[in-house]
Amino acid sequence: MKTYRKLFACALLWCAPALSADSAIGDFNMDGAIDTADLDSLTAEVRVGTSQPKFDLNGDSVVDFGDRLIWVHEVKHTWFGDSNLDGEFNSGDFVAVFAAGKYETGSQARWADGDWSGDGFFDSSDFITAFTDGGYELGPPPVATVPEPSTISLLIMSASILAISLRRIAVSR
Ligand SMILES: [Ca+2]
Ligand SMILES: [Ca+2]
Ligand SMILES: [Ca+2]
Repeated sequence: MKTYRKLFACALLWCAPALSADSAIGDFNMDGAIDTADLDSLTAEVRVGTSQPKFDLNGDSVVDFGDRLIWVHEVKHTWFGDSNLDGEFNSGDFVAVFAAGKYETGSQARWADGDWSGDGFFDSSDFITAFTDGGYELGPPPVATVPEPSTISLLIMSASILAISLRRIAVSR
């Protein structure tokens, strides 16, 4: 049974990047770009709390901060605080958010305006969110050493390998 589980886990690990590339996970408005507009719509969905399945990136049937974490870390491969989404959280992001002029004004703010916590405003709690994430001036997050297959054919191929392996195990018993 352990072998079955291991094979299944391997297939999932190998296929996840292929699925991501083919279905543009995180591009909620389907305009071909994964940008702040998508993150802002995810954040709005978290606040509304209707948990539409298309925003549920971690598959737990709830759309919450956990899905924002997945979008920022896994989909966009960056840090909280990276307001201009250039892959790094640094002083350039502070320049951008203070230029937007929403800090502690009570005006509605988006990601690019400094609302990293997702409550719709830019205040001190956003710095706590960003610095808790811990990416300030660290450059881009480290790249995971997972192979990057890019087409659905790899998904089919790995599913076939899994099926053949399972059949062999079954026959050998
Ligand atoms: Ca979720
Ligand atoms: Ca940045
Ligand atoms: Ca905020």
